[in-house]
Order: sequence, then structure tokens, then C-alpha cells
Amino acid sequence: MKLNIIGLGYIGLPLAVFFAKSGMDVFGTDVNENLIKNLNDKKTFSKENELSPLLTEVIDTGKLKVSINIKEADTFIIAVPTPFKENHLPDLSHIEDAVKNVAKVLKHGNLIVLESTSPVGTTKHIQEMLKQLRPDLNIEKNIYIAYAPERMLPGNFSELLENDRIIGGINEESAQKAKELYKKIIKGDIFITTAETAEMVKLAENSFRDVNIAFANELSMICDKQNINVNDVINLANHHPRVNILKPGCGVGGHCVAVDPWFVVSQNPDEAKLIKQAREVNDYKPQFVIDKILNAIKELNIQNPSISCFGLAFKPDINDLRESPALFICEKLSELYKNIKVVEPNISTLPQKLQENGAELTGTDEALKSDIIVLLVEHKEFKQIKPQFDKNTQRLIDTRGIW
Ligand code: SAJ
Repeated sequence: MKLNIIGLGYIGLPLAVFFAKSGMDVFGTDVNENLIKNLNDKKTFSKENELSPLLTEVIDTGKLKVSINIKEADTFIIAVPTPFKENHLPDLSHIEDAVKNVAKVLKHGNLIVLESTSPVGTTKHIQEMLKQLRPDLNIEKNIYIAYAPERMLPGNFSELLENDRIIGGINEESAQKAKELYKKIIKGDIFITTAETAEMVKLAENSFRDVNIAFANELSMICDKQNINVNDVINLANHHPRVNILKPGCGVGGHCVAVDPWFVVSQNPDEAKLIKQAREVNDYKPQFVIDKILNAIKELNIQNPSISCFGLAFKPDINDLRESPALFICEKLSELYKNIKVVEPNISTLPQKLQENGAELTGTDEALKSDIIVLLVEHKEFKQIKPQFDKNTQRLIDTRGIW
């Protein structure tokens, strides 16, 4: 059984590795020539990454081969990004490009599985595209198409294998075929449904998370105004058996929770009022934090304050800076002030813009001497310290409530 995975990003690459490890002949395709070269040279494998030994193994045994060109296979999995473009409208161009490529090598009886988070109707759209691109194949009858949205917390590979999965088929047979495929690696239960239901399930999951985080973020801004510690409120409220408020922070980042709810909003502008509002609350939170920092600088009444930012990643204990609200806040501060220190234990060099603006990557002790200390991400290293501050000369803004 030959499998071709298109898109070797944070979902496609682990999928390719685990399917190859299960004994399948896997071919990975990506448009990024550099990535393909590095994978073939095993250059992108880092020691800390738990996937690395497995990746080395499947490349060495030849079970996983990678290239920029697509190859014939029995099954294709599309795992490419689905960002949004202007006005938060979904950008399906990567999926469409992948489908055009698959169409070139498609044969009777092939199965195509879409993993990328997508607006409702995308799986059907793939079928329609294929009908146009390959009129010689009777697509409805001969090609199986299913949607199997990923559910893995970025970087947490055990979730990829252990979480239950939802698979939606363009028809019953397609769903069953995709389920058989995923059973090779997934230990959790696999539930099958229609393509449209599965598409909405995925969007509902991340919208649910976004709305709940927005509640916590809104509460934090309300408590701030009323001069009440929001973390005390949340800890105490969560003693109620049916209350479970999430953690407020400096905003919502990454390529999932901050993006996917817009797909629901764009398809249902009149109905998705709460989901849209939640997105706006979470998107506003970084600016709220910046305003708090500027107020603290005013209070201290200093011209050239030193500011230390703890954490740059979009969430704790990862080195992923995609759409990170912490990075956004640091960049904005570095445009305004020259003396910016950043502590980020998960990276070894600062992103270019911060470097250009003169920000410095430093250690904890030095950073704790700054006039303004901002805790942005609750990395495990930061939870282990209990810093002392001089309340007369320093200000602490702890967006995660750990200090
Ligand atoms: N965040 C908070 N407070 C919280 C929880 C999270 O501010 O209480 C912030 C994080 O710091 C981060 C953002 O929200 O900036 C998103 O983090 P996350 O852990 O909620 O989610 P992601 O984006 O890393 O992964 C999500 C997951 N979806 C759900 O939990 C419903 C994951 O299972 C999905 O596979 C992934 O999206 C995806 O790819 O769709």
C-alpha cells in the first residue's frame, strides 16, 4: 500500500513518520525545496525533538522518501496550511494546488484524505475540482474522498496517535476506507460521519476553545478595571462543580485557534455573533497588555525605560512563534523603546525584526533588573522562579498570573 502525504509541516511530517513506521511505503511531498533537502540530509532533526529518532529510522530504512514532486500512490493525504486572506476569508489556494498535483497522478480506486482545517464544503469542492481536472475518470464512482481533521496539540505527538478521530466521507465507502487507513496508526476511537459534519466538528472544536479563552481574557480586563486579581477569581470560581474558566493571557496565537473560527464567521456572518466577538476580544488582548505597559512606564516617570519580556512563543514550552501575541507585543515595544530584553528559553536567536530594533536575548537574572518586567508566556522555567521586585522602582505585568 503506497501513501503520498502532501505538505510536510507540523501535521504532515509526523503523520508520514508514523505511517512509515507502521510498515507502509510513504512518499512525502512538499513545495519547500529547502525542507526536502534538509530532510534528505537529516539536517532539520534536533536532539530535543522526540520525532527525530523515528524520522531518522524511516528515512534510513527507505520507508519514507521525500521530494518536491508528487508520485503515484494508492492513497493521498493533504496536510497543507489553510490561512485566511483579507477580511478573514479562508485561503484555499494551498489545498487547490495540492489537488491539482494529485489530479496529475490520480488512478481508479485511489483514496484522497484532507487533514487541513477547512471551511464546510471543502471536501465536496475537492470532488468538484477533480471532476473538472480528470473528466476521463468517473470521479464520483471511482475516487474515494474523505475529511480527517487533525486534532494534535502542536508538538505533542502522542496526541496524534492517541486522540479519538472524526472522519467524514464524501460517501459511506470513502469514510470506511479512510477509517481503515487511520486504524493503522490511531489508538483512539475513530468515528465516521459525513464530510460536512466532520468539517463543522473541527471548526466547532477550535471555536469552542477560542470562545472560552475569550471569556477568561474579557474577565481579566474587567477585573483589571475593578482592581481585583483575576486569577484569585478564577481559582475560587472553579471550585464550583460546573465552572471551569480557562486562563487569561496576553492573547491567542498559533495557526489554529486564532484562525479557524473565522471560517465559521465568514460562512455565517449573521449567525456567528458570539464566535466573531470572541475572536475580537482575543485579538484585542495584546493591545490591552501594551497599554498596561505604557501606563506603568508613565507611572514610573522615566524617559528610557528598560523592559524585559519573559516568553515569545505562542504558548508555553514550545519554540513556535507563529502568530504569537507575545512576539507581537515585544515587537511593538521594540519600536518604541531601545532597551528591550527578551528571555525565551526555547530559542537561541531572536527573530530578525527584534534584532533590527536592538532587542537582546538575555538570561533571567539580568532581565529581572529591568524597570518593567512583563511575563507573557508561562514556560516551565519561569514557573520555577519566584522573582523579587522593588515596588518603588520596578513594575511587574504578569499576564499569566504565575508570579
Ligand atoms: N491559551 C490561553 N489560555 C488558555 C489556553 C490557551 O490564553 O487557557 C492560548 C495559548 O497560549 C495560545 C492559544 O490560546 O496562544 C492557543 O493554544 P491552545 O493550546 O488552545 O491550542 P493550539 O492552537 O495549540 O491547538 C489547538 C487545539 N485545539 C483545541 O484544543 C480545541 C488542538 O487540539 C488542535 O489540533 C489545534 O488547535 C489545531 O491544529 O487545530
